[in-house]
Amino acid sequence: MTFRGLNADDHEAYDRPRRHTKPRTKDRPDYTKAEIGMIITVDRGRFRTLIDGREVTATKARQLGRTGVIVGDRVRIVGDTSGEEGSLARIVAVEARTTVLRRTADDDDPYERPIVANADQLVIVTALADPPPRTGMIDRILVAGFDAGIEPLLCLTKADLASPDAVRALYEPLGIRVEATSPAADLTALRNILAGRRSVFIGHSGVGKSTLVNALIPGALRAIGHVNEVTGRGRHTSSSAIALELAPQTPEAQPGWVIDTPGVRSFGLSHVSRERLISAFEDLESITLTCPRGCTHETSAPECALDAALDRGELSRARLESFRRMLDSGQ
Ligand SMILES: Nc1nc2c(ncn2[C@@H]2O[C@H](COP(=O)(O)OP(=O)(O)OP(=O)(O)O)[C@@H](O)[C@H]2O)c(=O)[nH]1
Ligand SMILES: [Mg+2]
Ligand SMILES: [Zn+2]
Repeated sequence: MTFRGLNADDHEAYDRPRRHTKPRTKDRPDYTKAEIGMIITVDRGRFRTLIDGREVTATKARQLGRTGVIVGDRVRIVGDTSGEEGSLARIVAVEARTTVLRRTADDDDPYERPIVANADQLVIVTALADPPPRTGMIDRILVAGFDAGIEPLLCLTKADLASPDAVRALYEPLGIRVEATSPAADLTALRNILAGRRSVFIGHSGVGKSTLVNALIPGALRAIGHVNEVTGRGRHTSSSAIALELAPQTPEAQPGWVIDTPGVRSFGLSHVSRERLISAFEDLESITLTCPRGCTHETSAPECALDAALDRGELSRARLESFRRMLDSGQ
């Protein structure tokens, strides 16, 4: 296990701006009246921000220092916020985030890469074929989602090429919602799950994230990759994350947001602790309270209370195995 014992406070250490060498000015301008927008995408240091339905291009004000500004962030913005061609506004503050989805390049990488802010649903997009599903990757993204407190949804694409049953059977015991899609599929169920929420789509390159976004949002016009006939891999097409508005299903309903992201090759978890993963499963956590001190709860852990609960029939084998696979994904 290489899950590090980092707690929530340690996360902040990486984002903290460098200590100022010049004394801070006492009379900082008052930004409480600045307009508030949401970051839609980031392109070469420019932030595309949505303010009251206008798309405004902005840069980061110098006083923000190394504070990260990422897709989904709510920001305070001043200057020319007309959104007219050539106009440039300034982001002066980032509002507190409700969630942050993070990854590290690999499990030894101390630098977290925040991907998306304020998402409340994590859509793990996995193809059933071309490229074939890899449970290790699904498990890792699930762990990152639980760590961030974002509800997961497993979306299995290319159901026209292979059956979703085997993958479904691995994750439904954990209480994870699974939806299968194909080009001909009726997307009503998926639309209902996405309605009114901020959903970030994550998965390998070529699994069909952008294809799905295009099917859900007419006019999204996301570029689609071509699967290499020899390797079965998709060409990397989406190059930066982008938030797109999902029209409400009825005029009274809240719009949702779908955030398409570039394909990830790996999903490092050096920022996630074992304790935080277990605490995402309340019933399992309460069972582990009677484990021997320092129990890792892995398959080989002696006298783990999860095995006793399995023997007593209080826990299904499928659920325990799924959970242990996730624990292992931090190795
Ligand atoms: N047969 C089949 N092909 C699909 C399906 N969904 C997507 N594809 C194809 O898979 C390829 C890759 O799709 P993309 O939508 O570009 O994949 P992506 O996940 O956005 O890839 P990146 O942007 O590189 O991360 C394209 O050739 C799509 O036409 C599906 O449900 N069935
Ligand atoms: Mg894409
Ligand atoms: Zn245990």
